Amino acid sequence: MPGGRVIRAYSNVYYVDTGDEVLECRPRGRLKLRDTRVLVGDLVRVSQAGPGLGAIDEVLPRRNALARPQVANVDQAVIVLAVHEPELELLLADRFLVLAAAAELEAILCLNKVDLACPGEVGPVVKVYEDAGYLVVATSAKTGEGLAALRSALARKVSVLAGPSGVGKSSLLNALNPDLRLRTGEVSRKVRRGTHTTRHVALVPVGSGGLVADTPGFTQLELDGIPPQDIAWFFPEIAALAPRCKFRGCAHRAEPECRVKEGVAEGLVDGGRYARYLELVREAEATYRAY
Ligand SMILES: Nc1nc2c(ncn2[C@@H]2O[C@H](COP(=O)(O)OP(=O)(O)O)[C@@H](O)[C@H]2O)c(=O)[nH]1
Ligand SMILES: [Mg+2]
Ligand SMILES: [Zn+2]
Repeated sequence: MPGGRVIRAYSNVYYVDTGDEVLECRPRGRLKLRDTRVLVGDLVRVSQAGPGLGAIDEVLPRRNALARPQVANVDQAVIVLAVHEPELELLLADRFLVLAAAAELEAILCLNKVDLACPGEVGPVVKVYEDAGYLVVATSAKTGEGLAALRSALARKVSVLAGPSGVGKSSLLNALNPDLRLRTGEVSRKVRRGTHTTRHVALVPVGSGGLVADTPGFTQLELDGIPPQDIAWFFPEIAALAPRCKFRGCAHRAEPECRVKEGVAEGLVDGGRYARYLELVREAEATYRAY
């Protein structure tokens, strides 16, 4: 029985890429009875039901499933920000990185619109995030700079792009796969949610076996739901030093013999990242309700 991945879904019709072809599939009756909703991204077993047609016999166990966009088996989030237009906001970068980590996704940082950068402007930002432990790619959807590096970061993985409107997410996808013709340069309209409007999401190929959701993720940026004491675990360079703080449960603020604060003083932890860590902890404290 061949296997494949669901790359697109419309009501009860699923498009399954088997590697050789894309089959238009319906789930078998017993799947429906077991109330297993098939998601885009699911790995499934199918049997051929005619030319180009198939039936989904089984959904293989999922690694994870994101709510927005609704995609299963996501490997990583690519946080896209622009160097300019809109202006780079590092607190926003860190917020997205924390949200991705809280969703248990690997995160990559993509700094787009490098064609608009002043000389010497991008390098220091790249260094801060590389030192923190992230893979960083500097790209321009306009000139093509960095697209090969982005494609190799996406190779053989399922990725979701995240980032504010206007930074070039759709432009980057179009540049990686010119067949897509996604709309760019406009504020995306809010999808009406009603009985006849379905949110469609598709996984689109971007070369080297990489698949990317054509709908961005993490559109809600509130940290509520993330316990304030967990924020430190979502800053890799802080998490690395935290076990060596004197006190268990050290918040790396006013506590004595805090290895993280020493790390900041020694330049091991970037001062800007540390300041934004404190900012995000304050925000999580203001919004988190422990039950
Ligand atoms: N100069 C420059 N403009 C870009 C680049 N990437 C995208 N843009 C422009 O930025 C605007 C927003 O791009 P879009 O892809 O729609 O952003 P999205 O909202 O993140 O999907 C469009 O006018 C694009 O032409 C880039 O690398 N350099
Ligand atoms: Mg877009
Ligand atoms: Zn500490």
